[in-house]
Amino acid sequence: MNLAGVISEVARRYGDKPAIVFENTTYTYNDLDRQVRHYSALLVRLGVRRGDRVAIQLPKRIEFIFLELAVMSVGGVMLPLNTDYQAEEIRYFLSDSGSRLFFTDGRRFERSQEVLGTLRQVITVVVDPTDGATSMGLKTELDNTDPNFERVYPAAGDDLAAILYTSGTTGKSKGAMLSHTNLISNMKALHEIWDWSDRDILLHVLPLFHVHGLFVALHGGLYAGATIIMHERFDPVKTWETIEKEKCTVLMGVPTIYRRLLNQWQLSEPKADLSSMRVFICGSAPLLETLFNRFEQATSFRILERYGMTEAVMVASNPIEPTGRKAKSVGYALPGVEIRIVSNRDEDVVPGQVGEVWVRGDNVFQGYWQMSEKTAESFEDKWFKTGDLGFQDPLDGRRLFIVGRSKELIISGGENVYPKEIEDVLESHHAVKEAAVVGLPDDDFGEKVSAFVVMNTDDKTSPDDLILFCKERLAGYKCPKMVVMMDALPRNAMGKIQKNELVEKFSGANHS
Ligand code: MLC
Ligand code: AMP
Repeated sequence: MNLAGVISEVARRYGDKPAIVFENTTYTYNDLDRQVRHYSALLVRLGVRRGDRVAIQLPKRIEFIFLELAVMSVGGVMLPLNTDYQAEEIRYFLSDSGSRLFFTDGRRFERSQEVLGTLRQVITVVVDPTDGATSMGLKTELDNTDPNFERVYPAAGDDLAAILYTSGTTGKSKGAMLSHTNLISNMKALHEIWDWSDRDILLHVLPLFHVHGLFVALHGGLYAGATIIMHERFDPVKTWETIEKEKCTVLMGVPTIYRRLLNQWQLSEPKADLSSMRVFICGSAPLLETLFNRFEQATSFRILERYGMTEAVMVASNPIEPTGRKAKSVGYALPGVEIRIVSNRDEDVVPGQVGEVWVRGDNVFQGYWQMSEKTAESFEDKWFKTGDLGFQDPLDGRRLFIVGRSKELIISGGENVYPKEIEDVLESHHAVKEAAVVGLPDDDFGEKVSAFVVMNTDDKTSPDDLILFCKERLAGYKCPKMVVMMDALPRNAMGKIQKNELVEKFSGANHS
């Protein structure tokens, strides 16, 4: 089966029912299907064949959805890119993936124009060309497509549907290859355990370039024949208002979103009417027990926490029955997904004991794009070693708790940041001798990217200069929120930088 084919079948069933209401513009299931067909014709006309990579860096807008489903329809491999990636980051993703086509908007095109000029194999299509844009525009291209085009879905099953880049410990992002089977099996498992139905009204406030907003929320809603109310960006006031006005039933967010929603809830009077709501779902980063409890005290809703990752989409979830949900636990393996907790000697540990979480099932990805060594290191037989640390409840031997990570990773507002990438950028600054980047606790983002630097002598460069230097080269969420200059970084007897010491000493600090 082809994922876009599955969604098209649903669309034919639901016809004139609203599928997506994007900032007040309604697209029915018929509109969606017609547009996906139209975009598919365009892709074929532009030469996209089975297995070709098509990259999309577009702000959250309806064209993104038409395109991503069209890419899959014609057997292409979709590469959603973070809207915040800067020119050099784009160069890496397009060249590493060997993308044939790149869809972007006028503003981002201008930002990356120079780099795009050097990538000869990539055809760029600008969705809304600005005056200066010289590349082909989407509207003109669409006007030239075959109106009778029929989709044949040349890719299915284990063929790739998407490559999603995730940052890597070495500072080099890895493309996680996801097949149609990976995505369809996971979508069906979530449909079953979350009781999705065509009566659902999903409020969608997440970015579309991650597993969470794309495969779990958007595709989950479409597969159910639900109506999706889509906001271009998350805003807590608008979220509460929309839940009441549109009688929403489902919301998905990361802990930062729930923290901001709770703060807003406490400020607003009267409170929003939540009687239509069925479930608030949270994931992508640890949900603190205090937030879980405070949200329930305030709204009477117990958040449903689930656990996943780019490489395996969703892995575990708390039950849909609220009394079965527990703070700090991510619940149980999804149908068709197996979990093991393994010691550093690769042996299964007993329930209650912490080890690395290993996952197996149809949800587990096909490996990292053109990184066979990294892929081999990440697997033991068919088991994917997640790098997350957890344990299973001794009471039932199954309920999963995630307690930390064996990999050096910062999760800020649900976005992953590997310190090495930021350290490399800082160390490329002429004034920086060495840098260490860690995540420090943060009320809003959960963790904040924080840099400790040793400067070359007598340099006038300030912490703000270094933050600006990073902003010119990296997506905003990766940039340090604080930079501390030090005479030396703490090291152990072996000369290894002691990041734990930095975390202990500076947790709660507010330097910049
Ligand atoms: C934005 N900024 C961030 C940030 N997001 N900084 C740190 N961490 C983040 N997550 C920075 C911007 O660069 C900007 O910096 C400033 O904050 C304000 O930007 P903004 O655009 O106004 O931010 P905001 O809209 O408030 O976004 C915050 C957010 C967003 C939490 C709503 O980050 C978000 O939607 N996060 C969800 C990410 C997600 O979907 N993750 C799922 C991954 S999949 P400046 O300096 O320019 O002001 C996955 C698997 C799974 O993990 O299990 O789901
Ligand atoms: P990503 O690479 O963006 O897909 O991020 C996946 C990582 O997010 C996982 O490996 C976990 O470390 C983390 N994560 C996702 N959901 C949860 C959760 N509910 N609790 C704790 N960590 C989570």
